[in-house]
Amino acid sequence: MSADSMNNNAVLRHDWQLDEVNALFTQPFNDLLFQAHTVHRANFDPNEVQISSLLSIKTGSCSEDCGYCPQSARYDSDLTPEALMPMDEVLKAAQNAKDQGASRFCMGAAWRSPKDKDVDRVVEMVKGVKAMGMETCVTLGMLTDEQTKTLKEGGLDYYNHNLDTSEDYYSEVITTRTYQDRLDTLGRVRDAGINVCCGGIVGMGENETDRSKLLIELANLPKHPESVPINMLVQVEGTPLMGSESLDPLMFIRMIAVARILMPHSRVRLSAGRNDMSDEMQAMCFFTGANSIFYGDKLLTTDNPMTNSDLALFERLGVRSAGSSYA
Ligand code: SAM
Ligand code: DTB
Ligand code: SF4
Repeated sequence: MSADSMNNNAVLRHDWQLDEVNALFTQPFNDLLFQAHTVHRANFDPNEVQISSLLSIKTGSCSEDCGYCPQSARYDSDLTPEALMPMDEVLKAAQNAKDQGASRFCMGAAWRSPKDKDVDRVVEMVKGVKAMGMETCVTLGMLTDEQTKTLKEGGLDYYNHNLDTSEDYYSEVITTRTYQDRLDTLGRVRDAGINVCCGGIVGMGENETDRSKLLIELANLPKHPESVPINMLVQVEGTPLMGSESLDPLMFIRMIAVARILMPHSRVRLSAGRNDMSDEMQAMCFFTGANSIFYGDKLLTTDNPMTNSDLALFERLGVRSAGSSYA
């Protein structure tokens, strides 16, 4: 077993094998939940959940063909494209997110990769949001070394770039950039000293091995991503993945549990798809290791639960909002 650090007796491993991860997934549900919750409790306050809000700062007209995404120019998804948002609107949205209780503000742009001048404008947004006392995250697509450096120097806290699925299933979903392209961008972000936010999507027609392999890719990175968003596919009319067979909610909970076991120190985020999850399902996700959410009435372009229903759920569960720094 390779280990790069020890904390609370939890050894961080980067050598997970498919048979052991499959075995975690297929054990009896109660055994898996108990194991994951034990890891969770050893590393985090189980009653604290970190809150991030999203804003689409550049919407639609994207050149890529990601089969799940309503922002691709290739699909007819009934979306109005919007150019890069002016600074004052971004700051207004960030202030609103802060007032509602978010600790991190995540700005997403529908680009394959940004131009240098786009990165300069995003850096100004990052500075403005940080000045309000919030953590910042951006997701802009593939980056060059220089752009990554510019973002780091601008004070960016997190960069989101997802692997989305296993390497085997990837080409069924996206053909306009490779899995290796994604790993390269993640490496640049890591090397620049920016916290990594990286996860994937389930419910895209992938099989159990694909889900195991996605989590293995994440856990076997040289360092675990600090944030791991697990998205349930939001099916959008007009996208190729519309009509995919929906995933058994108990399988989604297993996915959260295995992510928690493999990456004991990471914030596992219950991400897109919460609008289609019951309160009880979300409660089980929090029990088994999810400790972050996207909060606010909108994700990037699709709906998310209303803030008052999330606050009511937190109240019913005795869950508090976590402080803003990475544990
Ligand atoms: N364009 C940039 C990129 O793809 O890297 C950043 C924005 S992109 C919308 C960020 C992530 O959102 C995707 O990698 C994907 O994981 C997630 N996402 C997009 N559409 C989704 C959907 N319909 N359901 C669930 N997750 C989705
Ligand atoms: C992530 O993993 N999920 C977020 C964020 N990172 C950028 C995006 C979810 C998008 C869902 C579809 C939409 O609203 O457009
Ligand atoms: Fe473009 Fe990102 Fe959507 Fe892919 S996921 S189509 S790169 S906005």
